[in-house]
Amino acid sequence: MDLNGLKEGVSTAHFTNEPNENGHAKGKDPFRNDYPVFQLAEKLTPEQKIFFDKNGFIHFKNFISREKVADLLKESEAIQNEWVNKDYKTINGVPIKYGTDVNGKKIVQRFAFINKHSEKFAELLRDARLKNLFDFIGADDCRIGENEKDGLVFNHYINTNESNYSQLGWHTDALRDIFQGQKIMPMLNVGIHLDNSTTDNGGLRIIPGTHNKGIGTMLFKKAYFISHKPDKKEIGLNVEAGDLTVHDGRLWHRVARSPFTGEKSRRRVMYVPIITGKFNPRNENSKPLLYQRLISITNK
Ligand SMILES: O=C(O)CCC(=O)C(=O)O
Ligand SMILES: [Fe+2]
Repeated sequence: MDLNGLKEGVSTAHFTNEPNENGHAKGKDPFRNDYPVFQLAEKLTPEQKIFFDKNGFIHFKNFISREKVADLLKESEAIQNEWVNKDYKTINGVPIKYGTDVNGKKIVQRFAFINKHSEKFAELLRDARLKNLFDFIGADDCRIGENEKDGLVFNHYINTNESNYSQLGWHTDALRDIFQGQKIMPMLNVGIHLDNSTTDNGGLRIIPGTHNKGIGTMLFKKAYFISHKPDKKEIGLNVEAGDLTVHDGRLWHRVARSPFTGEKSRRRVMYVPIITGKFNPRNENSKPLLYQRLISITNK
């Protein structure tokens, strides 16, 4: 394998997506990306590590099957009905975001710690392949954030008048450490995608390489959660249900609103952090942190 060649091939300059462009030419496979995609196996390969170190994100195909995706979606609806019926406001101090679906039904649009409410989601976090991702950080104390930050988050975006969650402004996830009064520690955010999502339908936008530009970039590149403006250097990810993506906690990203309304705009994706440093579990008595309030009140 010619690593130098690969390094060239995956340089950020190679990405050709322009903001507001679909990220794929008409007639091509809509799930094709201008960056390489990988398979998550026993061990991270040198190519995967080089790509991730350079760009701050990586995309693995088919982490879970379509059947598993359908099963998890069904399970999320059962948990949603329970939370709506019991009128829960927060989970471990993290505000729950409620909204209204296309059919007028009240739904949960952002679940936190969903792994604490269902064995199916808890089991997903025990998938041995997730631990292979620790090698992107390489520290001895890497762990899956089952009980820390927001636990396993389940996001449900939909673009309608009644929806409360159709987009998410520019941010990095590492800022969460600052809100917690902690030093910024290496962290990964692992996304497990439950709907097909192509870049012409909104979705995740990242700026490759912004994860290692220092604290100034991390703090001040954009107005946290408020700015939604496309960036010249952003790229969108074309993902299929079951794919897994990883981004560095310091990478700048946002979720673009779908230009479509109703069913077509639906996008469900889960995130769990891989954490290092001080163990800071949350429980029923935890209070919301500023970033958790911001996510819950902005981004309609
Ligand atoms: O929906 C996404 O893909 C990203 C969500 C996100 O950035 C977050 O919850 O911090
Ligand atoms: Fe994020």
